[in-house]
Amino acid sequence: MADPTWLHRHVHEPNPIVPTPDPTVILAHPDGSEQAVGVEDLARLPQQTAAGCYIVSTGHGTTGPFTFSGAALADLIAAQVGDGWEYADVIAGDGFGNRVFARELPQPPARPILLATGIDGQPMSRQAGLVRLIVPNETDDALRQVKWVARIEVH
Ligand SMILES: Nc1nc2c(c(=O)[nH]1)N[C@H]1C(S)=C(S)[C@@H](COP(=O)(O)O)O[C@H]1N2
Ligand SMILES: [Mo]
Repeated sequence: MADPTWLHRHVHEPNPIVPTPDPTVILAHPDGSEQAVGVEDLARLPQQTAAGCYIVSTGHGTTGPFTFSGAALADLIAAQVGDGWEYADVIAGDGFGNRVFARELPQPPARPILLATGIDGQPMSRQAGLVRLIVPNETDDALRQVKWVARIEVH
């Protein structure tokens, strides 16, 4: 498949419009099979936190710090797909997305890349991005904080 446009060209105006009410994520395996992953499935994985995260927006300025919580992206893939993956495209219902490479995964004690379902100790609302990708070492413009993750395509 050709690289999606969002790999190369980002709009940096946050979209506030929730695309669909359902937070279920479709996990697409390298063999083409797909499975639905609900918020309750993510809650069964080890819960991790990433403190000191900011949302840096051209639209509304900088907010935070926030402590995001949820399952690590790597833990979901390890549990459902296995190892040996190269990258995962994390795609939102509004067409926004980001590619996460296995080789860039932070090693503990660095803050993990999360599929966040909580913020500051509370369940995250759909409006706030449930399920929201958090790449803690991205601090410039929140362009990797994919809100409303709808698909994760593992390659
Ligand atoms: N699905 C989706 N996620 C997105 C965006 C978007 O347009 N769509 N914009 C990004 C940008 S540029 C910013 S600054 C933040 C804004 O997050 P907020 O709306 O929760 O403040 O969301 C990021 N994630
Ligand atoms: Mo942004």
